[in-house]
Amino acid sequence: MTYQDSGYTDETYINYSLEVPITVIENGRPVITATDKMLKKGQKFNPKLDLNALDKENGDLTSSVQILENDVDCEQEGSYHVTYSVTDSDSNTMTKTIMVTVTSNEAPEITGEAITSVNPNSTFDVMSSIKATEKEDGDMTSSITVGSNDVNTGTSGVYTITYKVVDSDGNEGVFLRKKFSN
Ligand SMILES: [Ca+2]
Ligand SMILES: [Ca+2]
Repeated sequence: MTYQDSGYTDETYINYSLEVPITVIENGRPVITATDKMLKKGQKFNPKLDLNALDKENGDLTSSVQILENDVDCEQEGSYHVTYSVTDSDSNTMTKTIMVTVTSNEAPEITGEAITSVNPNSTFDVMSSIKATEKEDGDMTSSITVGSNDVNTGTSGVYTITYKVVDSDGNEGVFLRKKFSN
């Protein structure tokens, strides 16, 4: 005889059915493993990444997992959900929902005086009026690098100064300043 098991162990059947041998078929439900995700705005999202589905009888069912819902918008900050579903050969269906959080990913902005006129031989502070702010990193003024600074105060002319700053996400902010030396 063959019975579908519903939670009893093999021992239970053996103890109570010594005269009639019974074969017990296990009927485990599949288990989906997937974790919540954090993304930066603009990053790609692969809902199958780190996804795993295992069933006691069927083994690896990862390739059979269906995505029931996926409202993730990588270009908008917010909280989203992905719901997975898998069914084993005994028609046991298991679902799992994860949360996907998309966080901001702004580039730093450098502000300051775009055109500066100075008198010949006067002292020019290359960082005067220059500031950098960043949504995630805050004040980044001290991280600004001056990329090109061919300012020669003693000689009349127009000079271009390049300012650059890179935030913790690798996003770059650039600012150009022209200096007129009269
Ligand atoms: Ca199963
Ligand atoms: Ca940033």
